[in-house]
Amino acid sequence: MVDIRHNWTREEIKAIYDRPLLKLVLEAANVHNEHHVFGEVQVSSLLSIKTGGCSEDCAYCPQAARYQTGVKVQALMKTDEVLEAASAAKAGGASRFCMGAAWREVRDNSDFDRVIDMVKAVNSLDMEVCCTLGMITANQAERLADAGLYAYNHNIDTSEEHYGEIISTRTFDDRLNTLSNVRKAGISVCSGGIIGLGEKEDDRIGMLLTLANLPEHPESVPINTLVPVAGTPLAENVKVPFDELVRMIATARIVMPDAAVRLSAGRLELSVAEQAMCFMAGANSIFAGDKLLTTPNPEFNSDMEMFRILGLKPKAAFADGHPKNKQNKLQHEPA
Ligand code: SAM
Ligand code: DTB
Ligand code: SF4
Repeated sequence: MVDIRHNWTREEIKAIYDRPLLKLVLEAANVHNEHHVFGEVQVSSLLSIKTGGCSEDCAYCPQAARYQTGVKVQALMKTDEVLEAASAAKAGGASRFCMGAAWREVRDNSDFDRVIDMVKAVNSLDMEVCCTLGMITANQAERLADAGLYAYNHNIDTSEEHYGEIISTRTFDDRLNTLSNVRKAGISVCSGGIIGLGEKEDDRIGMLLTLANLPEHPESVPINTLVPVAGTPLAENVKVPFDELVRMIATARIVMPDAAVRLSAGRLELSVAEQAMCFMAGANSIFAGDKLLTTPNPEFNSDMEMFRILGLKPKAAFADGHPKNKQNKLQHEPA
């Protein structure tokens, strides 16, 4: 097993990222094989519980009120509708259910009370419950934890240096502060970012540097490729070459060996062969279901066919134990 480090330098991460592609993939695959069950993939399902009309100016996001993207604004869903969607996701093989809201931050009002009820309800299905609701305070994180929240997703999105080019209505430090509130409440941290925002290679390395040097690594690191949406400022951005996505995944795997690296938004643009290389490079989590929050994702059946072809197996819920009890992670022998 390689050491878990929190003192990476920019130069070290750049040297990894710039390796010849197949050597990089081989090294990442070895780390992956030692730290995870090779071929096991965590399947998460996403549901947008409150859609559109968001006050923020995130340049990539179809849900920002200020861009004309055609996304229909939808108020917070009812708890029983959410529970129904979660049961269907469980029946389809998802072990984690993630609820997303187009909010800047959580307010202490009846909507938050309802989200707390949703967390309790989904938790009772024995699924890992995840939320992504924008910024939260320490107290709100504790309420979510008490309701049984397993994980909280809050992406740093890009490097600290590039952040201001993409979002002006909140700061990089605001994001880190929420991550720290989540961690302190004993909730599993899910944080990653997006490639294809017009960032330089240095920004990708900077983003991984911030994540890898957090006091504890996120348990889950989503690597999204920009889904360009008409009406957003980034609608015309050029497509990220596939080898750069593989580099990003492999580097994340090597610098954060225990994290689940999630091949997130953008899979619809990838062939099964390209996704196979991402899994080889250390990706071990996906969002399944034909919709992400507002944009399309591969059909469930085509993903299951990909699992069959590649010999991948969905990971069971709670296989890593709860982040509050780290020692109960199941041990495994490398393949
Ligand atoms: N409003 C909350 C927030 O911003 O934290 C939660 C929902 S927000 C949509 C969750 C994440 O989705 C963003 O942080 C971003 O990384 C990702 N995302 C949004 N739009 C995207 C797009 N067009 N392509 C790729 N990822 C996107
Ligand atoms: C994450 O990193 N990716 C997901 C999830 N966390 C919430 C969201 C992707 C959203 C893609 C654009 C959309 O569908 O609106
Ligand atoms: Fe709002 Fe989140 Fe979209 Fe930013 S990413 S505009 S905060 S929904």
